[in-house]
Amino acid sequence: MPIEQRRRLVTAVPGPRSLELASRKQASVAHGVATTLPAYIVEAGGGILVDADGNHLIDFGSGIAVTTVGNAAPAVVRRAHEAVQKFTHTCFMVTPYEGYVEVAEKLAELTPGDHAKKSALFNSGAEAVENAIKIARVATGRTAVVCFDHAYHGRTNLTMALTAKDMPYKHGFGPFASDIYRVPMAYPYRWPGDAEHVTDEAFAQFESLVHVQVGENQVAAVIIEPIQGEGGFIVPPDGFLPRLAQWCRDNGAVFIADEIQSGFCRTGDWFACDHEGVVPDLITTAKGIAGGLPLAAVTGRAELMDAVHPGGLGGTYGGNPVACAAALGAIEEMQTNDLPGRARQIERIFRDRLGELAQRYPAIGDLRGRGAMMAVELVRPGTKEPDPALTGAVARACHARGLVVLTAGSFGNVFRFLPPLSISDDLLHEGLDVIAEAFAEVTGD
Ligand code: PLZ
Repeated sequence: MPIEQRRRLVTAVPGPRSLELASRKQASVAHGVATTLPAYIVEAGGGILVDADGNHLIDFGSGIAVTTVGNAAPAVVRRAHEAVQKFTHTCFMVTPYEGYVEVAEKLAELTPGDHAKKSALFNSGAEAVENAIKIARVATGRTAVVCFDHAYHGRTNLTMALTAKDMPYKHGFGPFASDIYRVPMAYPYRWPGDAEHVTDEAFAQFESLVHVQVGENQVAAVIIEPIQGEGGFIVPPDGFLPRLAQWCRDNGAVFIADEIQSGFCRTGDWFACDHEGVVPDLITTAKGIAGGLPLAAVTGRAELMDAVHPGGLGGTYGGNPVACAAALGAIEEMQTNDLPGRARQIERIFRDRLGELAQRYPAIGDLRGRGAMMAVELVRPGTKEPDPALTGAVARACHARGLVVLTAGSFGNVFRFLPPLSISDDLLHEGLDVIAEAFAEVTGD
């Protein structure tokens, strides 16, 4: 039975069944694993999440940019179902299977650039990032890695070192991996000085800091999210990414685009790098790649990928056959339904409606993003001082009305929207109505 694509609240959110489950969670799950909205989900599809009390919630989060093709998307379910009935695991490093190879072929075809490419598959985004750094170090014989303010690359030891934010990601978990250098991000809204000079000035700082503090010929890799995700959907101004990529080419460093959040149609292109024709040497993907099953990849120039000795890359589960089948299903959905085009339509709806809200509420300091990866940054009116308290209050008001929204940003003051691309226009508008109501309630407007 398809899920009715309408918001419907039959209890408070979370309702009694969810509260009961939340108390079992409290007793049995480590407190470090927190939940944004403790409505326990039993079914999902299109743009709706159904909770244990029978509430239909609108999904503006996609499980953090994962169910881009929709939850339980038909081609994902069909292919994963066929695969799981045949075999669940052999370990690709022991006795391989075709699905892994097919995913690698698809990645070579879809990722930016028409050079010879190869891939290695993993389970999580963090694992893909770790492996991209390993590959870059072996291929260059260098060790230093340059990353950016507001970056998020994961929660493992090396990726925590690359992630910028202390709380909650790094606090108390050190010491962190060494030989990591952080430079300022080209963040247009918060760049001191003139908007039109952000690219030049940010690039000049990058060049100078690397020269003084690292040494060009020590740099194995520069890693950046082409649109920063957890950091608050920060879109670098035109020219910044192409100049970093060029700097890497000129200095023998590997340019790594972390497209774990921005990739696979999310931004209105197959990959966010496509927007300016940037061709990374290595690209990391995960999340949207497999419609919800755990899969991640490093894809890159064949000569870099092949620099690692046989046996140097792997893992028990990497490229699990069911996850690979799901990825082939997700890619089929993206291709047959022109999901990059759908993401661009979603951007137009968000820009119109959020633009109206920004006119009305001076607390909305910035509206930004691309495709179905849009955000507003909330500040104290008349200043750029972050307002995380208002952000949290508006998010809670949305949750209580049955809209799943997420916050982000180094200062916790960014509201981000990541709907599945399978959501209907009606539900998008209803979700945006809820956001308007939530602003009105919280600001007493
Ligand atoms: N790189 C760009 O966005 C994951 C993290 C949620 P994993 N982002 C969501 C949380 O609080 O843990 C992410 C990302 C970018 C890497 C990762 C890491 O991907 O699959 O969560 O390991």
